[in-house]
Amino acid sequence: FSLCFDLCIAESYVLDDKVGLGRTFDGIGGLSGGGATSRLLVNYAEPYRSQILDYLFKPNFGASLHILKVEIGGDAQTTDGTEPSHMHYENDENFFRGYEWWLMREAKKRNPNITLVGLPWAFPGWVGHGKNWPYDFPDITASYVVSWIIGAKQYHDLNIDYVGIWNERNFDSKYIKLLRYTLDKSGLERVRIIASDNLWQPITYSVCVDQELAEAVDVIGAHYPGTTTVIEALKTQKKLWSSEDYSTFNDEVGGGCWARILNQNYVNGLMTATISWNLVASYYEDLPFGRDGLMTAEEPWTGNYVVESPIWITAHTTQFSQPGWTYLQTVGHLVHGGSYVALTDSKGNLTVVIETMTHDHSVCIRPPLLPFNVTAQNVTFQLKGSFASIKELQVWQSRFDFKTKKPFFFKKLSPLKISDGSFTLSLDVDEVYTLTTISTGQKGTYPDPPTSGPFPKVYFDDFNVGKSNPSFSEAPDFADQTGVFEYYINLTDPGPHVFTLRQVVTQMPVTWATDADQTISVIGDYKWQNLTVTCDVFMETVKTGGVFIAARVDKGGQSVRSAKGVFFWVFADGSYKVTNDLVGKTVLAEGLSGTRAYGWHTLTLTVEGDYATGLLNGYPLWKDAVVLGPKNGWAAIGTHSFELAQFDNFAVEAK
Ligand code: 147
Ligand code: CA
Repeated sequence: FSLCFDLCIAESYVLDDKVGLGRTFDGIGGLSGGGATSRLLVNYAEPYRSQILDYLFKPNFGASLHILKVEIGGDAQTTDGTEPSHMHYENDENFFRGYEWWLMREAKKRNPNITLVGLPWAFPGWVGHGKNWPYDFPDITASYVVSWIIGAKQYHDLNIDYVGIWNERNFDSKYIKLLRYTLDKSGLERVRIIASDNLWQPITYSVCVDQELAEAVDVIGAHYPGTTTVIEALKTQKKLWSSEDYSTFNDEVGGGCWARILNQNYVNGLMTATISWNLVASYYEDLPFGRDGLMTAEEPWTGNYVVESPIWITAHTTQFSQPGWTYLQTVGHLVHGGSYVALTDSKGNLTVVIETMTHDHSVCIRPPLLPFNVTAQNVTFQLKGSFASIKELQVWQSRFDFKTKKPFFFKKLSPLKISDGSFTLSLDVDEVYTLTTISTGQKGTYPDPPTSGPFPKVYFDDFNVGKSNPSFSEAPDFADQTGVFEYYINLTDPGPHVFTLRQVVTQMPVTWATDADQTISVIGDYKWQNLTVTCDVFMETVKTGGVFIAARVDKGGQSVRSAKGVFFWVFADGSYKVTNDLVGKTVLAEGLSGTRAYGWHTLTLTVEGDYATGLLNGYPLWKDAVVLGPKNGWAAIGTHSFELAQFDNFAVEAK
């Protein structure tokens, strides 16, 4: 019951460090992977690629992230594609695959203090000895994960700070303890363990009842916690993190979601780190969860990228507080809706972040958001304790203006002069403010990138990356959805196929999603309808081998198994097939082709309206297969099973 007469113009809040401090802040982060969410980023030309990285990582520029979490690639589908493992096979080790190493280096280059986190979603099949389970041989799994951490140091001079267990899947206490033991034995005592990247329970319960497990686990990481935690998690005395959150379309509602949870994950749930899935939306937008990143960079072919509102919402916290700072105990909700947090470096600096996001303008993808009200309000903050003597605060404001459609983000206002140890703000709804003693904040900017445009209609790749090691193991724009396609060098090939692209996964991985039984990599424009795809193919499995090229492929990600399209297959047994689906159930045409393993063949597939035609080595093999659907989709290449096979001179001509 609060009285509000004429004199009562503002609710009052105290910011005080003398009543004791809150928890240590661990930072705001972005997640690359889980999976293949940065796939297209690596193919951006300079200067655009560096500009994107600056918006993400450069201190006092953009999001200025404190934490980079990456997937430890496991050769399996993990949402928007597969990421390669550093150990495809048991006796194989290669720390130059994929793009996460590169990304971590680029992040470190910009912010040497950035915290690095690694987490597996999936594991190569050999880790599970053929079983879809990583804990039957926990010593193998632990040494596999630790070898990734050792390789990070040895080959890239990267110190991994935290490692996780198995994303959103079961944990195994024995495995977690063994992981701790294996880390310590390898001189990696400083690497801390996050568990279990799922819900608060049952990991919290296990930590409470198992002292040895409690000693092994440093952070309880929960996903999409909806800003709340559970009492048992608080009782563990562990750091609590929202180790994956956000996953919301990055328009203004996405920015609003991010603003609300960045504050309220601490206010309601005492979480001291929040990590966005994902870091940057750099995957084909028609794959699952398109544009669920802090910014968008999904057009390496034009160089276009978009710095979306979540970047600037992040900056409100990251540019004015650092891991190791401490939250004050005086944080909380505003009387008329919204919330405020305050942090200090315990050396006199103070940062206050206020958000007044309304319900409908801050809904995240999950969990459901219960109704609440926010209205415009005046707030008075009283500076007490070491903050009593503060004379001036820098002010940064964002306004999501859903009414006038004229929003602005991360705008520097004139500093606030403080005379009597207090200040009053007039807050509208859907705003974010930072008030801070830190004066190094900057709204970084680059000239507008090139304008947006579609994937080129004419595309060719001969994979001839030259004799030196290419900077990346994967060819531009190919987005592997099952299996892994890597540059390959045929050292003994006398002919034109020295440099090729090779599918290298030979066994179903310990999966996270439901990978297809075939391998497939998609490329191009999802809107493509009429086109010709050509590719030289080389099977490496006698009798049972098979490869395909495809058009109008309509699905990737977790739905890849049910992908439809026009698939032109040739097999090592001398036959061919045309199917309407990746599983090969709906056969549109079939017959003899004379194709075999260990010889190159050229496949050509033309789809035009309701008809498809196929050539083998330039000669008609089948024609006028009737294609009733899908009407559009990506081009693709792939194999009949988890088998080695090579591809060369991939070409598309779309109408
Ligand atoms: C998460 C995954 O960890 C990410 O790799 C990515 O797939 C992300 C996309 O939103 O989602 O997995 C979840 C999937 C479903 C739920 C929560 C997390 N869920 O339904 O509550
Ligand atoms: Ca070649």
